[in-house]
Amino acid sequence: MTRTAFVTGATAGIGEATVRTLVASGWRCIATGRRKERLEALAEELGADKVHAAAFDVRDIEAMEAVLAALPEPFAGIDLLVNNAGLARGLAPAQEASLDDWQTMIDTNVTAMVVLTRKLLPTLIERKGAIIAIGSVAGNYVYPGGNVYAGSKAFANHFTLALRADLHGTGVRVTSIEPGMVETEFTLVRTGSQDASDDLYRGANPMTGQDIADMIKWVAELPPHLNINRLEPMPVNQDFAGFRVARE
Ligand code: NDP
Ligand code: 8X3
Repeated sequence: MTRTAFVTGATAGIGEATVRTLVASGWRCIATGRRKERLEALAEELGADKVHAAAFDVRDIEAMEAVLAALPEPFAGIDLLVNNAGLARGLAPAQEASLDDWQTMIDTNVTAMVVLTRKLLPTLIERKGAIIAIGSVAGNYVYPGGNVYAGSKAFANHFTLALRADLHGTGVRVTSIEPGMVETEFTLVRTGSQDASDDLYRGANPMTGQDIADMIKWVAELPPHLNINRLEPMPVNQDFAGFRVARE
């Protein structure tokens, strides 16, 4: 039986690779994001019977509800939620950071994720489905300028584990994937600069969206008795050592 995944943030990076990978493995996907033309191109390329393009801003709860209410029949029963849409804005220290940037990250990475999850829980429970969330190493190890992004991802990592506790006994599987550096549009969005993005990834041999998509597919297709609680993949060239000492 063909299973259906709801993948947020499918216009780029990890989410787009996830849709391509799941569809190649026989899944149907609801592909979401704000950039409608990219979603429609994906649906045209992979087939409208395989990909339902649903363009909306995850922060817009009414738009989210309209999309959920209008899912066409083959896509209406959701077996897998991939909570992936998210972003970082800025790298300024907290004392200089933009409150607008902070609000955008909280609204997207925290509020939208919990609202969508809450709305899809009944169907996921009914179908003994799965939730896979893309948190981040930034939620586990802080770094300068991470501030609200790090906090939002700590929330994502922990909320996902907390879901696992609440869903105990329902058959719903829950996994938190907490990656390190993945070369996507993430740094372009964070800094607004293609040069800054290229500089960060140059020579680092970062992970790719495909690397993470392969993990998502692996987790999603495990037998129903098996739950991966968390995965924390990193490029070999990145580590988490970060203790600094300021000397007087
Ligand atoms: P990209 O910038 O390449 O993709 C981000 C996706 O999120 C896009 O599809 C974007 O769609 C979507 N998105 C952002 N804001 C909104 C919004 N308001 N409404 C709807 N969709 C939105 O980055 P990644 O693929 O790297 O990021 C995916 C996830 O992975 C994020 O949660 C990120 O925090 C996380 N992550 C990334 C890492 C990295 O190093 N790249 C490492 C660890 C975690 P659109 O702009 O079209 O709306
Ligand atoms: C993105 C990874 O290390 O740039 O979540 O914060 S990092």
